[in-house]
Amino acid sequence: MHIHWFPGHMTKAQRMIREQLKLIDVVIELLDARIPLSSANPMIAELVEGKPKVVALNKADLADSARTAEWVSYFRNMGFATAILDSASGKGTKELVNKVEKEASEKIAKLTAKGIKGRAVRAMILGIPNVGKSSLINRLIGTATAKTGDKPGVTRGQQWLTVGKNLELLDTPGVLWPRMDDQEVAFKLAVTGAIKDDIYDMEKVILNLLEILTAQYSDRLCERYKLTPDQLSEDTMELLSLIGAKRGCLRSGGIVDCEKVRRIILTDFRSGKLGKFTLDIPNN
Ligand SMILES: Nc1nc2c(ncn2[C@@H]2O[C@H](COP(=O)(O)OP(=O)(O)OP(=O)(O)O)[C@@H](O)[C@H]2O)c(=O)[nH]1
Ligand SMILES: [Mg+2]
Repeated sequence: MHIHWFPGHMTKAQRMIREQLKLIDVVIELLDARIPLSSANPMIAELVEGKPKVVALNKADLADSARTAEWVSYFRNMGFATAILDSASGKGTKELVNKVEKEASEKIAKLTAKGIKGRAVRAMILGIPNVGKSSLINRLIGTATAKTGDKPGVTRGQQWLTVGKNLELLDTPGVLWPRMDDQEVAFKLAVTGAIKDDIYDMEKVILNLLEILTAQYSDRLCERYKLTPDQLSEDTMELLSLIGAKRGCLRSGGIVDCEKVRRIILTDFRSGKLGKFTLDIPNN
């Protein structure tokens, strides 16, 4: 499967994030709970350079909860504080804030020992496109007490949001690029909506998705599209046509409108109508 991807300006973005990180005590690395590995930026460890980090598994409402629990253990075993999050509803944000404050407590204690008292924890959200960074910021603003002014050293115009009593959040999140070299990763990013629909071959992505659904989730596929198990074909093109016919996606002359069927399947998958999915599996 080929995904056309021209990242561009990566070095510039990296430099900007590095500059901003100088002002930060704790990094919130936002991952998609459906694809915790594929939605991770491979350079984050290098970028973050030993700074305390909280891993937040966002869109947990769309992920398989048993797998999410496995992923939480996985990241905790790696030594990271980990939170389960649903930025759309706001579920988990309070726990996340608690974890961020806890991760910074050592730094704050050091500052206090030096005579700098009452300094709030400064955090920043990092994540690939569409992972929910802005949604999380909006959720946190919901509990914000005030918007504080510019701080020296920050790019002009950048603001800090005061969240609760002890936490300040940089209002612009760091947008990282996903990994696109591996075609399986690229498929997962495309199907979950992390990359724009016009830069990948949707037909291939949907056929790949149908293959996975037929092999592993045939019951869900049958239920959603009113199919009987014997109608599930290994020929995914045939299956696509069948779903199209069931859905009434027909053009004049009774020809199935494949484009329309693909859209329906993709939307159903992304919105959770085909059930909850976790496509990355921890290998421990
Ligand atoms: N179901 C669900 N949807 C979410 C969640 N968080 C974000 N979304 C949705 O995901 C989409 C992307 O969210 P954004 O907050 O715009 O993501 P972003 O990381 O700021 O994206 P960019 O600014 O493009 O990098 C939106 O449609 C959100 O409503 C979540 O926890 N659950
Ligand atoms: Mg955003």
